[in-house]
Amino acid sequence: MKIHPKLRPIREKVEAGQRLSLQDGLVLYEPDVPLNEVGQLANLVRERINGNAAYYNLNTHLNPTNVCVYRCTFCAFRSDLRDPKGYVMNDEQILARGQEAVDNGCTEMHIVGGLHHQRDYQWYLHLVSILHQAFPNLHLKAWTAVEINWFEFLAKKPVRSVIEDLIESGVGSLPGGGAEIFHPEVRDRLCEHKADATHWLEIHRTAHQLGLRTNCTMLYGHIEQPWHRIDHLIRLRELQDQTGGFQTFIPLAFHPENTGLSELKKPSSLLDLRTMAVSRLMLDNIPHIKAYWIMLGLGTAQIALSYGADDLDGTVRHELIYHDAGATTPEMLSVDAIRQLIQEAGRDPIERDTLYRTVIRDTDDPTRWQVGPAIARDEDGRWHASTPQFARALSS
Ligand code: V47
Repeated sequence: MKIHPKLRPIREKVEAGQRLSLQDGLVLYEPDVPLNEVGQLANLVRERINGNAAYYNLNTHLNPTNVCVYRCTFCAFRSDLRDPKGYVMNDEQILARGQEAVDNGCTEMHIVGGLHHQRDYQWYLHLVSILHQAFPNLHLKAWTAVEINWFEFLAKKPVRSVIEDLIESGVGSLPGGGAEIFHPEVRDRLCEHKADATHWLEIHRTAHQLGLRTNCTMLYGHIEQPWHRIDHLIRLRELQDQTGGFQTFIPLAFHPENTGLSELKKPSSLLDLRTMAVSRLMLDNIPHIKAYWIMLGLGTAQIALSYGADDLDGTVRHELIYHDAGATTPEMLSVDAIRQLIQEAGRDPIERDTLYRTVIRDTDDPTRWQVGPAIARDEDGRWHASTPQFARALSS
């Protein structure tokens, strides 16, 4: 097979299962290094770890308020306290969202929002707790590290104690938002006052120590350079070496509309695919890479399944953050549509829950479900979707 000379040593490392360096990561972003060759390498790793599986879940989003004390330049969702666009949901509206999710067979609710000037710590705990009590089987993936850092400030408590409160109230895992770009050269220009890299990573470390699984993200395609991205990925990889608590990495393409950076262009699909592939190659210790279809668009998300990604996120309901910033993707997908996207891309669709256990649906009433076996990991620590017990669970 033809291979670009700059990629040869990297290919040797990947084939031998060796870790890539910062320098290797920079080579992968060089414009003369062909994207399709980088993609092929990433696909090698993707299939080694996840076989032909492509995961999705049935999920909904809840953004209880958009009012936020911070003014991140990339955000189109936030509102000032007195802006007519600002809203805060009440308990009834929040519970109605839970009911809608359960009635539609969702296994997960993804909860994030603004840091409201006038809502106290108890409000954030309370809304998780009423949802958890009313819908105990709905997994609540709630609050980013940035929100948790704000809770530390509101509650005047250390992070460990805040996360213990969150677990007590019903939080099942943490989403990966708020990471943006860790390097201060970029972070200070995007979101100067919010939790810095050290805090973000420390909060995830503590969550992992307390038994919560979490996700991680990177916001790319704005003012950062390739080396900021590689630096970001290496910081995530280092924490994962120590805790093993990250499940999924989600590269997030910047959407400029209605933001403080609206003069920038949206990153190209080529940068999306390259970033997907580089992420798979650099993050050798994170089992899943997500192609978030809401943000990538359906076509790019499908191709991403051959450029390192093994997960499309979910069917999604009520997404606001990307749609406020100009995303033109649908508001949600049906189960049939998401499965078809995966099959068209040549992959095997597998419904998972938030913790990457298989989900088995009642064939008579598909809104009813139960957790199946975990996606298996062999003695070498590799993940396999296509083990015999897994195939049996899927076909039963
Ligand atoms: O932290 C905000 C990003 C994140 C814009 O954990 C923007 O499974 C692009 O983290 N253009 C929130 N990006 C979304 C997020 C997420 C999404 C899907 C799944 C998971 C998961 C997490 O969205 C923010 C920020 O990095 N963001 N505004 C924008 N205009």
